[in-house]
Amino acid sequence: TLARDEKTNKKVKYEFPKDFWWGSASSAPQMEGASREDGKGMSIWDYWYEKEPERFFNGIGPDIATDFYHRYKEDVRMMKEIGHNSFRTSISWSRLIPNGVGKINSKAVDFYNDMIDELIANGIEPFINLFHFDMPLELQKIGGWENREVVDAYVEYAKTCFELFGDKVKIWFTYNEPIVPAEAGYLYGVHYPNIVDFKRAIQVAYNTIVAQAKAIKVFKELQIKNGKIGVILNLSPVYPRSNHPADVKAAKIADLFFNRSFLDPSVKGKFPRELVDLLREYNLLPYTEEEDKELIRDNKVDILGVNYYQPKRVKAKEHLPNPYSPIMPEWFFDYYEMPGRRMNIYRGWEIYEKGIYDLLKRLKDEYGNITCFVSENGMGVQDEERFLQNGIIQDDYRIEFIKGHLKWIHKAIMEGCNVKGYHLWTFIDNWSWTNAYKNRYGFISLDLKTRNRTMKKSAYWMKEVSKNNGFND
Ligand code: BGP
Repeated sequence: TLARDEKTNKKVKYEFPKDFWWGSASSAPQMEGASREDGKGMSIWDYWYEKEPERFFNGIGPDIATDFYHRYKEDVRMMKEIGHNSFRTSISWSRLIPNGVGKINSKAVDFYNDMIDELIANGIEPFINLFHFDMPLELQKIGGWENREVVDAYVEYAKTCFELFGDKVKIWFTYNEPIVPAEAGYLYGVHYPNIVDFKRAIQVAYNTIVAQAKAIKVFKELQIKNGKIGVILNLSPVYPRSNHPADVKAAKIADLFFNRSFLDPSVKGKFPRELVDLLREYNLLPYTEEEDKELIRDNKVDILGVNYYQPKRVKAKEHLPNPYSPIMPEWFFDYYEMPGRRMNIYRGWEIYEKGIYDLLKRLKDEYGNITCFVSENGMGVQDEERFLQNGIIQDDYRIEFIKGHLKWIHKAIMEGCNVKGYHLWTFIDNWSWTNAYKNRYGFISLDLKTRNRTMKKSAYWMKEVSKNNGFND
């Protein structure tokens, strides 16, 4: 455990390495707004909202979001105020290249140049992600990630970004949570294109990996000065219900699908043998091309972002699955609710701080201690206005949540894990996919009527933590 010093009951100092990245993360579609301004093309989100607004919480879409497109200067000022030395957002592919391929939108080039310059001028390192679930509509029309032409379009888009902004952006990411478009869009039917098909989901996942390898190859060829390229993965430690071999096997399969499917090719340059065998056994292998294997082997990431929210707790299936042919990963195992688990009751997610430590240790032991950082972690809260007092959201629960995770991250660092930073999800209460503004995550609260920004208590706390490069507790 990480209690106070047991003998003396004194506070313990948690000091982080020099130049630790303190900051937060967001994305273009969740912050920018201005979804039809200055020549932006449509992404699948703009389109889906126009077509089926009832799918979105309270009928709110991404069209205005936090209005970062117009207010980024104010936001960068606040980032600086709370001690950020780094901030992650993404480039909107459909803003930069409205049709997904071809003509570049010069207004978008100006916007991203200005925004990046503003961050740098304020001492905030821009971490730029190329893709956060926002496929340009025109490319979705030809099949999205299922189509190899879209793989090439992505590589072209990535190249354009490296060429345009590579002189000032040093830290790049190919994707945020690339498993999500595959599973949410093609397996569980909760993101556009709203399809439920295991085999197609696997093809989507596979093609994004191929696209990543090709983009990394281009990145290296361009020799972006001092540049690093990585990927941001949502990882969850998977804990079996018991040591019973059936439970352990169930957890292993869940881990293959949800962690190792992207982690292994990205960091080790190859897919896990066990996963390939499993897919083969059930006739789920994707279409591949001869040169893919070599490409993936030769183009691994330099850096890994870990998004961690909660663990997966898994047990063996109690009954033979029906139909008797896999329709989704959960065909192989069941989730279970561990008795006594701690919950974030405001979002319905488990809180298990040690999970981040287990992940980081695993990266050290099994993934060559790759340079990594916690790229998302955070606490969503519904109806957060109920904690408003004296004009400030008193989010002590969020401070406790962050602190709890930081302690375990600190321990991992002390034990040799190569962890470079911590980014909260998120800077400001932003728009979130179909959940819109249901769950608030920010250091800064957003007034949906005026788009005014106000620091929460956690923002004041974070300011001290980043200034002191740690905290006492
Ligand atoms: C992460 C995504 C973010 C964000 C967050 C919160 O997995 O990377 O984009 O949406 O989840 O999700 P929600 O608003 O559904 O609670």
